[in-house]
Amino acid sequence: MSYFPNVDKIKYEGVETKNMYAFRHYNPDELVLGKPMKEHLRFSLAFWHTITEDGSDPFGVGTYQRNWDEKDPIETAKNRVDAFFELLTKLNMEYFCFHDVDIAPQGESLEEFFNNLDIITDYIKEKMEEHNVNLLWNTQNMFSHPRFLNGASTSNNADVYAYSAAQIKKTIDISKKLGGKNVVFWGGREGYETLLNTDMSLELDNMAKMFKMAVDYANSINHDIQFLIEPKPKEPMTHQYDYDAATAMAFLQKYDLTDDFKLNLEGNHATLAGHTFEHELRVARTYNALGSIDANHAEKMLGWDTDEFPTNIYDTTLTMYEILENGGIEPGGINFDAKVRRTSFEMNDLVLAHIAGMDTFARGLKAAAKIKDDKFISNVLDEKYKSFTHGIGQNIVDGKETLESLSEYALNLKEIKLESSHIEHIKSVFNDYLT
Ligand code: XUL
Ligand code: CO
Repeated sequence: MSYFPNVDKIKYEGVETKNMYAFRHYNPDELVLGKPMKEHLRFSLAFWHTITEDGSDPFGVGTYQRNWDEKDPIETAKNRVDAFFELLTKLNMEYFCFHDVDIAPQGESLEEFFNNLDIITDYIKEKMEEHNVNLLWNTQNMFSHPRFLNGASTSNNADVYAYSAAQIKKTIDISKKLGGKNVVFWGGREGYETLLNTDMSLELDNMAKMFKMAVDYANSINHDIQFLIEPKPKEPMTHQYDYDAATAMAFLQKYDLTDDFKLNLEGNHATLAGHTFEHELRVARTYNALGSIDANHAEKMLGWDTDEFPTNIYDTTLTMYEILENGGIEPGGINFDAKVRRTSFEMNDLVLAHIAGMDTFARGLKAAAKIKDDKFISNVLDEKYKSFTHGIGQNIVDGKETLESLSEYALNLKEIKLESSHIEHIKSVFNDYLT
């Protein structure tokens, strides 16, 4: 049975096309800076938003028209995998992501849940081989069930901590079984409501211990993966421990975890933290910790984690510029952690929304590649920082100066000559690349 019977495999047709079901910018094999677009972009489909989401919001019930549910939960789970792989292959994507609870029914016990996961991951493995697609990352949902009301690895309850460890172990086992490239930890409820009842020091120590156990376990089963932390400042908790890229890096450094963890950064999470997405990417890049991205876009007027499909080429250009300057993000990728709006309730909107996101990223890639090729930003930087390329500036960079030597230099200065940034001109030239 087909879930998208009126949709063929999506092809590149260019901007002139009148076909809604075609890429207008994403041309997978087209070379950009000598590399096919698909290898730069490494697009990934997210199971949760695509399959388990129903369009409900805090004010209303679900609106999405979906037709894969049956009476038997395992049959339903298999139908969902079928629909997911149909969409994945019709969209010409080669990667996907999921939470444990997205793919299999949880049953009555942890043991039953794990058995269900075994059945469904067997089924997914067959589909992966059939269609030649890869698992970008999987993760464990340790935030939806009531047992996680105080968090998972930062819970006050040691049994919840142990339960979380079991879920993480299973995630790593599944990653090995399916040849996963990364394993993600999004904090979920790892944070607090109020400091009046929070032992922050114990909670952070416990969280770090859990991460170390995850690394040790993956090593013990010879599974070579990149672990990723996904920062988010708030929602659901008042304050989440992995607030933003810089906070996550401080945590990783404090607990000596930087060799094993990088960051999975998300557009909407950056907005919630009061940052631009490019700020988060630049911080991660500066710390050599840019691992992967969750591609979405915030409705800035709302201030929630609305997970909209990315359709803003200004943002995707800056995002792709950071990724190009990073030398790519492999083994990470661009995962569409994005959901269709309540008003886009038809099945085929899943196709159209992903085409929109993929085309917007393709445009961002092309613009960023041109910026890089023209050395537009690197020339701006060279000009701005030229005082550090010779004389006293070069000595500072080389670590040859002291407070005494700089003080002597400063006392002999006749004048300090400043230069204008011409920032408005720079922003205007940047606009010329957004075609
Ligand atoms: C939550 C979020 C998650 C993670 C995976 O805001 O982004 O979907 O990406 O748990
Ligand atoms: Co995410």
